[in-house]
Amino acid sequence: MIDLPIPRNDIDGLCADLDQSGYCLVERWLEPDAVSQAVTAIHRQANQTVPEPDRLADVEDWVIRDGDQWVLLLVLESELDHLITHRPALDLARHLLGQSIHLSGFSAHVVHPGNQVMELHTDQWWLPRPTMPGTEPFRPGDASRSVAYFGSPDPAGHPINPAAVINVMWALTDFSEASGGTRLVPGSHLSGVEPDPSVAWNVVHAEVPAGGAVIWDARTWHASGANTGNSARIGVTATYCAQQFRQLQNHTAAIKPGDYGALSDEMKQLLGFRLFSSYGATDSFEAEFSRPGFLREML
Ligand SMILES: O=C(O)CCC(=O)C(=O)O
Repeated sequence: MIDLPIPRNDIDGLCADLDQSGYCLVERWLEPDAVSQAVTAIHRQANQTVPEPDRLADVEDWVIRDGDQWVLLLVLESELDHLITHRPALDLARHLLGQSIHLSGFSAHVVHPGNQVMELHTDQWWLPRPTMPGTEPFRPGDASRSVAYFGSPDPAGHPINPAAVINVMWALTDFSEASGGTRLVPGSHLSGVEPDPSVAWNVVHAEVPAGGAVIWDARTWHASGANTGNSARIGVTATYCAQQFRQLQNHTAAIKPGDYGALSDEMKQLLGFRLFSSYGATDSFEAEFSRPGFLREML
């Protein structure tokens, strides 16, 4: 029986919880002012009915389904960007994934009262599983959400994939069982399989105050909970992936020409502009950062 993570702020303890349980809980990394500014930014984006034409991207900007609201592509929102480059959060991400990482996605998940509970899942279902020579291979190009390998959440007795992704979900309101805090299956990151949705697995409910965070290894079985309260639960997730994986949101395409020049090298790296041994090139294979075609003409 493992000790379940409790909310804390020290990196060593958080790393140990992440390794052991597949998730960790941050008690408070954000001051109340930063929380309220972030909430204002989320409301500003979420309450619009059409995407601002001069904002980032030509993608569906929010989706509300069964009480779940996603506010997508939040990069370059001034009240939120500091969450992406938050040093301890990046330290934890690099502890799990290694040094060269990208921001895979940056979105708010607003869980409204009376929402429909999400099914447990992992966030790297697309990564081919190790297979024994001579057995039917998992073809990477056939990966889809409907091709899942179910099993128990116990540690596998055979090699499994490393974590390729980590989620840092910032709590902008209190997370509790009643507010729809993230549900997690401790230890399931070592199972190498996905949760069978027809089974009622034992879960823990992440409980952290506003200003804290829930951080999980993408292999960990998880989902949001049921909000039985009377106000929305707001989380903002910075998802990081190792540099060789495709990002959830296409940040390199979403950046406006005028914004590219103002990005710090760290932000260019995180958004996916830094070349990885020629991968991601748009012009010279030797360039440090790639530039989309329209930027090559402008800069
Ligand atoms: O909103 C949450 O608590 C969890 C969201 C989730 O499952 C996900 O982003 O994959």
